[in-house]
Amino acid sequence: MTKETVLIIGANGQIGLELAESLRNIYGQDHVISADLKTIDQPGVIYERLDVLDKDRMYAIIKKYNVTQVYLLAALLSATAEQKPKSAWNLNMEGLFNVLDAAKEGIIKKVYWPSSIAVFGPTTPRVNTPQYTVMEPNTIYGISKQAGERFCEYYFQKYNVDVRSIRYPGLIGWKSAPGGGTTDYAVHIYHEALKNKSYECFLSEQTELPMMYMHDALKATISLMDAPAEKVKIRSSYNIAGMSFTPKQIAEEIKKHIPDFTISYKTDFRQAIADSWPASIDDTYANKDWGWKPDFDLVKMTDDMLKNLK
Ligand code: VAH
Repeated sequence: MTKETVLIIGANGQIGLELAESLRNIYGQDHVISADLKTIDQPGVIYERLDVLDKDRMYAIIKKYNVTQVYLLAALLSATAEQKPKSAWNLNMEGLFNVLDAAKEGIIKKVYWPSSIAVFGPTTPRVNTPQYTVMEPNTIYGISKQAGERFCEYYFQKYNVDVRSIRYPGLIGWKSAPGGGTTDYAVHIYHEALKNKSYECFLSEQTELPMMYMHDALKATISLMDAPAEKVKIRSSYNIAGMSFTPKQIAEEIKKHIPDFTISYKTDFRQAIADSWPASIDDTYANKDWGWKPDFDLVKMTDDMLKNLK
């Protein structure tokens, strides 16, 4: 049986850096290729420069390493996408088509593509948002993720492409920096709490959003990719939930560790994005189909984040 070789496109991003490390621990460092616009000099890491819009270069890398699986993480996130709509649509969609077509042509066997709770919009029920519901996203990022989900399911149904996807909540971790997201305040707040004992939040204090510790996001991603194909009954994208909290609640949790920490609020354009998203997610299908459940809540995450950032 051919040894699995994984190509991670967008390997320098918030998820990519940590996912690459986890996948190297599983497949071995010679069977995980990190690819991004820029390479990083990391001992033991095979790096290739790649713009996912350069299909020929992507095919050349797949051929060079006998890649069997592609994790496509390259995208412009919600806040950046609102500022660069055309580039965001082009990267988020054409990048996905390039990878789905490689699978359709049998050049790779399996694809992972991240969706987001951003696929839901202001008319979606906000509390315990179900897997199947009204989805009228009103952000470029959310529209691209909704369209991407439709194409993932289409390529599975029409061409039998084994593509798997998760609707990530806001992700929080200490090993890699987020970029261009609306939920990124929940990462910056920990750094600022340790550095300045204060943080000015760009979302209002009552803005409740679905969030997840990176440990759990990686666990969900790898569990879904490892699941037998017949258990992956949803080929658009799975809801998964970790926790939900407001800026006020995460600040209160940080204060238990740093009593004189203070938070202030100065909302910007990202408030409207956050207001269009759910407050909490129902992940019954992920639990039923492939046994998903999170390990971290806000208390455990805050303890782990501050311990590792110190
Ligand atoms: C963003 N972190 O803020 C991403 C994520 C649910 C949010 O998709 O755009």
